[in-house]
Amino acid sequence: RLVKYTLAPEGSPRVGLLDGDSIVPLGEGPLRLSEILHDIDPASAVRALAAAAQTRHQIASVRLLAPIDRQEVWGAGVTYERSKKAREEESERAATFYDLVYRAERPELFFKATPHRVVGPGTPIRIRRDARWTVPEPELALVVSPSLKLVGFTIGDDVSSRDIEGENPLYLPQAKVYDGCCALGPGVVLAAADDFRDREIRLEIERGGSVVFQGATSTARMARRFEDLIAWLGRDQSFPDGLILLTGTGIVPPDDFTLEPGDVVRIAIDGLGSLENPVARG
Ligand code: DO4
Ligand code: MG
Repeated sequence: RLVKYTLAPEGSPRVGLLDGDSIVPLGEGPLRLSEILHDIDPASAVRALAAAAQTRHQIASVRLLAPIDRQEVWGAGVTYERSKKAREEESERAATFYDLVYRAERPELFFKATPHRVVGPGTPIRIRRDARWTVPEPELALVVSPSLKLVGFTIGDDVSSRDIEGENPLYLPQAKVYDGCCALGPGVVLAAADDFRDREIRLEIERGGSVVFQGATSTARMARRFEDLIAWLGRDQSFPDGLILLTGTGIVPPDDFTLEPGDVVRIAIDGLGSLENPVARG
């Protein structure tokens, strides 16, 4: 896994390769993670940089950052039947649109975040000040190069305000896009190393030391292909810095569940590790 980290709280970001409990630093000077990810042969670039490393850092001594540089983050919606059902229940009047988009050739794709709205492992995700019903959305995230090549995978949390989305589908950008609305991490696995096509995604929410919700799904239940989502997104727009695409949620807590400040959200995907974030409001 490739990670972004700092050695001191305000230190400059570095890039490294996670190896067990330690990190092999990649490159001596400033290096952006996307310089490796967007390389013509990322695996060889990683090997060459790792071979030149003179030192290692213990994972416990660094602060992991979200594995993003300048990319926009986009989301795909209603890609799992569970998500379609949840949206239909959320808003009777909008139900037809969710059913239609689940079956349509053109997927639902929406703008989710710029890097400053994204948090990394251990940093709080946020509940909007004006939201009453907020949930995490545990999703496999695709790391895509400027030439629209799928180059890697990470874990994403598309935190969403269901009351705002349910009131009127035209409020979707407000339900989805705000400070601390997205978490990414802990690291990126290169697409050359794994395809994540049939992989369990697990969500656990802890409150006051007890697990108050847990659920699981598999990426095999997705009704869309990764390549198709990327192709639709790149149909008539360019991404000079690449992009990260959240592929939709297949786990939705029951309708009486909302996140509360102090909760801890844990999303795990085998091969990608676990992304853990506390929850804050305001
Ligand atoms: O249309 C609402 C968004 C759905 C979504 O974010 C998802 O299915 O993950
Ligand atoms: Mg989502």
